[in-house]
Amino acid sequence: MTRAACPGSFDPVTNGHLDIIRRSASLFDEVVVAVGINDSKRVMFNTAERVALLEEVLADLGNVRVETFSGLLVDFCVANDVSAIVKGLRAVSDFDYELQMAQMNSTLSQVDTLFMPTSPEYSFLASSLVKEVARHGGDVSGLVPSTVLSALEARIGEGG
Ligand code: COD
Repeated sequence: MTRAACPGSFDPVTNGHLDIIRRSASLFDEVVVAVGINDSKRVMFNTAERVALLEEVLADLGNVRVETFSGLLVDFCVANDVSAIVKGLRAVSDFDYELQMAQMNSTLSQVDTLFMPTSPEYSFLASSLVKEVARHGGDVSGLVPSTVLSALEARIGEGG
């Protein structure tokens, strides 16, 4: 049984994240989407909300489950018998940072990281940009699933 983790903040999940998770699910027996809890990071959606959105948009994938983690990602991987971390790469700027993390993670635990290139249509897509555009009234309907779009509109309506 091969089990991979797709970690991230997912604040909120975008079509770019989903593309990486779906492609991972076709390569591994099981994929754990690992939602990082970082109390020092300002988020639009709390952990429970981010998990609920992910579970809803991934409900059709039988070999994907959503978990949370705090502390080191490698500790989560070891505890959950995860043999590979899958990270999406959008540009060279992602690579610099992701390579550093991958090498640190493999030094800490021997858990390897696999890089999956973004699909070209999502190469510019980031949760932070989606939130910024949505806050200013821009159309992000093609960039996130409809459930996430509704949640974004509701949160922005609340002043979030
Ligand atoms: N196309 C392809 N991939 C994408 C896209 C896109 N459009 N958008 C995002 N991604 C990828 C990112 O490259 C990333 O790999 C992943 O999706 C998650 O992205 P985000 O932005 O939701 O999440 P991040 O980058 O904020 O998450 C960072 C982690 C939580 C994974 C990281 O901080 C971590 O591992 N924290 C745990 C603490 C730890 O172990 N620290 C030591 C690290 S060496």
